[in-house]
Amino acid sequence: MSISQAVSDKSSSEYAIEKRLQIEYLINPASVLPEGSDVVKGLSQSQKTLPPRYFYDDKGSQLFEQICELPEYYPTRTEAAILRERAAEIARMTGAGEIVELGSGSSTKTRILLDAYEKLSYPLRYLPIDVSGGILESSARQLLADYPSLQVHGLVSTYELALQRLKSAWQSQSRTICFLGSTLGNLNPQECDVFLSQITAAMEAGDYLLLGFDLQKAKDLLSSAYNDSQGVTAAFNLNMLHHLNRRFEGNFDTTQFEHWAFYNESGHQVEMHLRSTRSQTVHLRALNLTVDFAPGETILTEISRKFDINTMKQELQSRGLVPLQVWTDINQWFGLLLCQLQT
Ligand code: AVJ
Repeated sequence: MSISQAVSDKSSSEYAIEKRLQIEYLINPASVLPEGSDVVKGLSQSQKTLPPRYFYDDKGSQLFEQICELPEYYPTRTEAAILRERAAEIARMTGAGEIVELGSGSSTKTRILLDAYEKLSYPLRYLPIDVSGGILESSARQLLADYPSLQVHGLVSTYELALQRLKSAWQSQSRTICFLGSTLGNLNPQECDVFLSQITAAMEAGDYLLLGFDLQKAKDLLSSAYNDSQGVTAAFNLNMLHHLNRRFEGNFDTTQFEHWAFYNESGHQVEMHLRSTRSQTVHLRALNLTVDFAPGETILTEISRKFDINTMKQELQSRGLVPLQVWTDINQWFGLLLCQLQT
């Protein structure tokens, strides 16, 4: 088929979508930098660790969507319910402006905000940021089909690169940066510190940050949220090894590792590990890496910190991010906070 034929086959609505869509790759579509140096570093420490972003290959992103539907995994539905209840209020508070989302994934929760902005007849400009280009592009196209006046400028990028790029991209109106789902909880206090500095550096005075974060709660609830009865979380955790095998020519035998997750009460964080069930040696050829495991030795694949509302408010306030409002659910399981960079 010639190019002109291909074009004439497209319907006018598809043209309209192309005109309203811009996607920029700040990372190579086939890979995410740094290419494996973080794996080498993590697996060379005495407590072996792997960065949580290696969960999210296509299969892992799919498994995560399944986790969000599990009866035991309360965060997604709790946050969505708070958003549904408060979106109109949030839209009124931020006024018209661009919506930026870090870790946009399937953009399901974003629709709640877009609906509220649309009701107030605000122009809809959305800037999703995600490391997974496939998910970003397909959800952007779906959004454009559903919101006829929406403009999307997506960045396929790590958070760090995207925040640097934000400074120069698409300025003019105020921005609301959304960081939902308690992804902040994956960062340890030092990483969190660096990350919040990068966010404020990317913001202009008067810009907003909408932050979703999981709250401290009874140990049993947390433990079952990360040890679901259907084993989806275990599959999600183990999938990281499949991903590394494929990506770095590894030979992890996933039958020789098991999922282990628990709530570390004094540290206020869920820890997720993969535990080696025996003594074994693993090679990752593309990284020229050999790793020995003792029986019972673990790889820490994720921390998921659980926060306290007042501590969070103080932390943000001390960085010039002035808390305007915190919303929560009836059980106080999850928090949603809107703050504004000091003017
Ligand atoms: C998407 C990082 C917020 O920490 O709860 C779900 C990921 N891990 N089940 C979380 C996750 C295990 C999730 N975050």
